[in-house]
Amino acid sequence: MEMTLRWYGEKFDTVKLWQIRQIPGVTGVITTLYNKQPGEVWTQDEIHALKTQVEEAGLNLSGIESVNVSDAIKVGTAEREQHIANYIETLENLGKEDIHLVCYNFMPVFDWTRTELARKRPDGSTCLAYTQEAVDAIDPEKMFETLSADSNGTVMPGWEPERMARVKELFEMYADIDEEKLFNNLVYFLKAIMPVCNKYDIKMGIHPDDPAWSVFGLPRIITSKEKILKLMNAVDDVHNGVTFCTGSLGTNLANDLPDIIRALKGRIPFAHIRNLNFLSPTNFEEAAHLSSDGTFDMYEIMKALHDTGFDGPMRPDHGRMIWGEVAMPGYGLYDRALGATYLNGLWEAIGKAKERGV
Ligand SMILES: [Mn+2]
Repeated sequence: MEMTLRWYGEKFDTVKLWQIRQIPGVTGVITTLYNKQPGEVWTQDEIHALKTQVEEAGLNLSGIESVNVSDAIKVGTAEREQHIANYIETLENLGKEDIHLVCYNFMPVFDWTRTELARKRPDGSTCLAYTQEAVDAIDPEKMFETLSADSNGTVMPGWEPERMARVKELFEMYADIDEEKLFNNLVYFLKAIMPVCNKYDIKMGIHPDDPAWSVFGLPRIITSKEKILKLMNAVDDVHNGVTFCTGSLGTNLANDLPDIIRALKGRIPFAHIRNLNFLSPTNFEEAAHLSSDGTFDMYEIMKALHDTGFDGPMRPDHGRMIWGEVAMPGYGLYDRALGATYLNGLWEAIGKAKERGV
């Protein structure tokens, strides 16, 4: 396992590479080319420049989150073939730069949904939160305006203003897409890219839908153990894997996270680990990583990963805003650094207990 942090690049992130380098036990970053639109080719030169920048700061470029999949591919429009050809070219260029992990998602319209970006917790920290009540009451086209006021002036991935200006058009694009069509389009995409993934040993990790149920009537296909296994079996290749995101799959309390990890043995190339605190099954907030601050048993989650031989990058996921930091909601330095340290502590303890047979 390699502990990493997500980094949004020089232009967008308030957190600097030199700061990440000083978090004990964090040796890599997960990042992307932020000037790229879904469907565009990433050149080898651009990838090389990004990698060099990260390496010059003393860190590894441990994986890409994300190479976004275009709506044309998700919906299956006429532009799909060209976009898949471009995606393959991007993977080829990543492979040539010795990058072997790509995270992506197959969610229509919204990458992720929260209804509050700065809910105050009893200790005075703020965190992202979700209530179904708020989602049911809101017009999805207004969602962006409501949230952007709390984004601390940052551009949130998946919620870029250019994209949000097209929300109505996007909903129309997906009007005829049900779960079955979306799933078939995903399988079509994966089958097309598997040869290049095999050639360069690039592991694709699909990010689960967040939250793990349908919002605004849009189809969701990566929400449970059963649905993920269906995808694993449809394209039965080690390069077709899952980014195990506890904070996304865990939104549905019916999902037994350690059990799903064990069922996916060998198919988890990347892990996002965070804790949620549930106030009711449809009202949750993003807690500190520690088990005692939320609902999940973080020890059992880490143990399941350890037991199944997980050896990919892991990153603490969203953190709270603490100590007066002003940053992209969920992506400040301090709470994620605490999370990384805590998760590394659990990992060391689990490993040593096994070595010593206790
Ligand atoms: Mn995640």
